[in-house]
Amino acid sequence: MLVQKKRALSILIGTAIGLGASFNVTAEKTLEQVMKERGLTQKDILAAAKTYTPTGGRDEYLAFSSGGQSGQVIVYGIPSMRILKYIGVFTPEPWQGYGFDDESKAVLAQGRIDGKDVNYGDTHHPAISETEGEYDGRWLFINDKANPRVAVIDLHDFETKQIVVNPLFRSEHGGAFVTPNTEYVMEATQYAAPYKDLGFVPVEQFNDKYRGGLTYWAFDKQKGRIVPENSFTFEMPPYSQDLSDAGKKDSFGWGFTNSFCTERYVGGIERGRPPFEAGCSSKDTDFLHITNWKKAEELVKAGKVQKRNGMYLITMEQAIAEGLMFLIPEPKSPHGVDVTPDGKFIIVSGKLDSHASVFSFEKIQAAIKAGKFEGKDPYGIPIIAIKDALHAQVELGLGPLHTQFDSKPCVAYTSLYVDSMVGKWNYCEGKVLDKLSIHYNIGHLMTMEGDSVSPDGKYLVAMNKLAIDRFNPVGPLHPQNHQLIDIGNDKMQLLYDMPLPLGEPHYVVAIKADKLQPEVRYKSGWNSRADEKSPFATRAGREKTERTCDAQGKCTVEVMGTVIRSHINPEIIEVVEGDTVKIHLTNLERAEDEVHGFAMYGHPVQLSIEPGKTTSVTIEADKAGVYPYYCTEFCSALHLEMQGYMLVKPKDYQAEKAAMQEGVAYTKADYDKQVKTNLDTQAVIDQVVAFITSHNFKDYPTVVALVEDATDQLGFAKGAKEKADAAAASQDWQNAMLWANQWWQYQVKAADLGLRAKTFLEQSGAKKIN
Ligand code: RUQ
Ligand code: CUA
Repeated sequence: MLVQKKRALSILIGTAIGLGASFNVTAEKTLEQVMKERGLTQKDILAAAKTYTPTGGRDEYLAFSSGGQSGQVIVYGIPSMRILKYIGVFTPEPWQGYGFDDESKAVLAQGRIDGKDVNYGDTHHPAISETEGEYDGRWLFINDKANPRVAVIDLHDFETKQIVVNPLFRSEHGGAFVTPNTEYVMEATQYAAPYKDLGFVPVEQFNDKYRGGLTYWAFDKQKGRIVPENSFTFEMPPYSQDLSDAGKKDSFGWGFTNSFCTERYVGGIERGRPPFEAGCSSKDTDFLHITNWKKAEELVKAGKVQKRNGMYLITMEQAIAEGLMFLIPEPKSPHGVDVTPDGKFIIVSGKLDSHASVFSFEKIQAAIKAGKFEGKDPYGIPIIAIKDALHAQVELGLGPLHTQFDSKPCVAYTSLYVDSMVGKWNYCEGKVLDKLSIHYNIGHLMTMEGDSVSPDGKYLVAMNKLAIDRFNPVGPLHPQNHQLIDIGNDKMQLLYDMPLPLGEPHYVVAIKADKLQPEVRYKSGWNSRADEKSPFATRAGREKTERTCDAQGKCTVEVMGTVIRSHINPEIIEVVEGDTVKIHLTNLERAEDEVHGFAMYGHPVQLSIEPGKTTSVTIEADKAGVYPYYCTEFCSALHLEMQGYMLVKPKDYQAEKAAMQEGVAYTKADYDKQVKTNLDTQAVIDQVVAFITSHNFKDYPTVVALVEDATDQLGFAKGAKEKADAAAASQDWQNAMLWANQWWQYQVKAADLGLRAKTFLEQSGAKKIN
């Protein structure tokens, strides 16, 4: 027994770690010891080996998770489950300077509701842009449930570029879901309300004046922006529309939106009425809405649709007359609607029903063509009988919610909220294949590229609503738990628990990592939020500060500055109390990851200036004083010295003429010593340069960028040397020594860059060319 166990273990280690390399007995013992000490089973070790990613290793998939109430997007890798980035979307995020620089403030301002800043979001569903139903990795969309908004994130730099506000809705949930070529981004209401232009309408007029709806936001793939002017909305009854999904392949051109509370019940416990939850779950069925967006688009283009509050609105009357909208009863209080990868079926699960219902698109179309309806809803929308549309109904377990798909045909996974399980089943044949317990109360689940026409299978992530006892306790507010599950075999295997401590992430999408080609730097002087050259881009040596005053005597100081290892130019900004100060900073670096920050005492300023980027900040210098500022990224050995002062002088301040108090007085000996150091350093640099130029470094963009930065630094070094020489010629040893030291600082940076380039070449096996 023991022998057998040992053998199994060594085979396991052999495959998991040894990979055929000569196997060393000490390592086996160590692993056994570790397993014993930590109480790990072989299953644990196998799970670990499937997720563990050694240093420098990359993930096969990148996941984009909704950040729930944090209003952000969280990016992590699969299978390692390592968090890679938070993207500020509806909420300011200081690390990225999001909401702290003028450019990103302009993005957040697009999301104002009635002129008010709403600087958070309840994000639910991210969606990746698609081309012919495949994730193309170019854009990411995410919705805000609390305030009906959709944001556009550019995956070339992982920044939020646009926020659009729905001009009709006051709540939403069924977004963001894209049509197969990202023609449109769907957004459906959740809680019915009078459309925004109506202002106040008493709840007594709920049936007549409150409305739901579904917006198809038009997306311009060239510009990468939603075009509100071309977008249109379907007016819908005051049911609680829930989620949506776009048809694909066979069902291309159609959209599907489920709903609950078709009872149209309005609670009011304070008025003695039974609560919403009682009145909203009394009927046995709710409605799946089916919309024909392709035909609606033609009507819009033909000028046959009126605008309301700036948005094309297809009224229910028009939709019925044109045959654009239909309903199918669906079991009790459903949540989630998912179109199968082939577009042939639409799966809906009722939270209060133990079945998943599989509707056939073919049957739906046949009923529509034959005009075969079982009746109309109170607004006159034709209802297709459930039996005329149903392909199968499968008993899955308690509280089925969302469904995702495998790479194997007909195989789906559905979350079972009440049972805390994932159910694997076959929707063509209608049979259950496997079940796995998760912890606890799963909401959404997600498979790799699971919303596309060709899901990859491999992994599934369960997004659980509760974590309870899974992690070390951190107080009454628990992190969320994303559980990674291996779905590569017949039986599902739980691999990893990842706590996610930033809001409740409702949904996640994952894309093959090699489909993404994010930039490492911007084109020089770039306004990243508008994706254009910044008018404030500043080149090295062109830094300047200008103060202009208008006729009323209100003055503005405009600073065109740069940042590069290791100084902010300018280092002293002088203004007068009451001035408006506009600081524009361009990062002159080209080397990867050489980001500089900018923070200032007493003002809400925190910039993230990535290589090439130009960012701006506007400050009201309303109080006289001394305001230190500095770089907030540890960018080099002299990062701490990357500092400066904004001097806000009192209005009536009269400067006295006085020399600067020096901390140290330097002599000729200090200067000579420094020059010797510099000459030695130059010899090292020359060697590094010789190495680089004798190799095919131009074949490596990373090295080219490093070399460009190093060349810049050497240029600055030359300038400092000239100043040192001039000061020495006039025996001004103070300035001679300081400029000689600055010359050396530039050399050190050039050497650092050069060495990084040299190491890169060595590690990439660069060829010697001369
Ligand atoms: S939610 S747990 Cu998609 Cu907003 Cu379902
Ligand atoms: Cu730049 Cu620290």
